[in-house]
Amino acid sequence: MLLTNLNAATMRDHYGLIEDAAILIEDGRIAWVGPRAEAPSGMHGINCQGRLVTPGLIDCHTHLVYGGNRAHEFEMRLGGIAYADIAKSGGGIASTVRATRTQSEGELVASALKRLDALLAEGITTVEIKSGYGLDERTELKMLRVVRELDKLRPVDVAATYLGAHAIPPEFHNDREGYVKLICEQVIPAVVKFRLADAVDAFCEKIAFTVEETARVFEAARAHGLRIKLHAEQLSNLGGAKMAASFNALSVDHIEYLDDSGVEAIAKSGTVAVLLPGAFYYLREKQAPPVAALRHHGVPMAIATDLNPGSSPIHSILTTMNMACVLFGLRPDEALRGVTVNGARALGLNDRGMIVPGMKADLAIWDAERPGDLCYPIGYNPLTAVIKNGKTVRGTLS
Ligand code: DI6
Ligand code: FE
Repeated sequence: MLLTNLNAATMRDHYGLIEDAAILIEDGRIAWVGPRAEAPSGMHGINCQGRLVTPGLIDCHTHLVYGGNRAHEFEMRLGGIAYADIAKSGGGIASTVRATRTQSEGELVASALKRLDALLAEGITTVEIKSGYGLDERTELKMLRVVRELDKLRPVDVAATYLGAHAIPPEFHNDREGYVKLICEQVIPAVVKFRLADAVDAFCEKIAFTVEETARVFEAARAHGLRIKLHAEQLSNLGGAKMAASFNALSVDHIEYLDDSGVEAIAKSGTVAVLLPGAFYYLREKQAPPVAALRHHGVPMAIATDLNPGSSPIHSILTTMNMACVLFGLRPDEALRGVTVNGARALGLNDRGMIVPGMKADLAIWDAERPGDLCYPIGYNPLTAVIKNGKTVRGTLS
């Protein structure tokens, strides 16, 4: 397949923009990209009418499999009750855990598909989904089977992450130690045995797990060959990111309260900073992540929706990119890198996120003149087509 008459945001460097470009796809991979005038001749090309082509977008942090609904907590927070206080009084993550435990795999697949489809409608071709609303072994494995099922049901690659250390489940309220042991000695081995996850994540926070508890979970993850990610420094600075860096974590996520020494630590370990402006927006946080320091130290920044029923019920990667620009001060090229090349890196995937020879032919085609157009409006979706593994899976290319 040869695509012609397009502007290609290759993401090699900044946007890596090639105007009036052509892209050759062979066997599901990018075979060639460059100026149209230099394209291989003698092939019938598909005229993209001057549209913008980017890599398929990557949402590297979501919790989109869950049961129940937390709209009432949204109302409570607007009435002045803090997210952490709702969590302490048995709401928050615990309320989603109760609902998720009672639902069948089929019910969870059905509700998750609606959310996933909203993401796919904006050009997502790779998405990460976490467990963490079951906490007990049975429900965590159930959630992860649902995640694996979603991968089969839609033209999207789904990365699965085991987030057992999301909250202390009610049955372990007086035995934190026992729960950490269950994660390390029982659930992680089961997850690995059934190949249900690619990585392990944890919530390191005063209302969740201490740095020491999280480190024990990571020891078990590392021993079982799973990659490591962390919800760190979202509501306070506990030093979780630094500890995650010592495990060469793929990413540390949220990081509003990350300090300079934390930034230096993740710069050294090559860990990606995943910024989640949706949660910042919904929780009306005041402290933005240390973007200037991250830039200064050359830390790759990814952006993700954090789609979840509590702190970030946002189903739009384009809106999230806009928020990263408006709320965190990212440049639009940084925002686009955050959902392409750096999103891939946050998942440890080096075969996607750029339009360069050898990478997967996952492409989004936009009715847009320039890449900055993707971050600029809110509530306007210029997606016209999606190519996944070299095949058109959305829209039509004539
Ligand atoms: N941080 C988050 O933003 C989500 N999980 C986490 O550890 C929120 C989860 C929820 O409120 O349901
Ligand atoms: Fe999250």
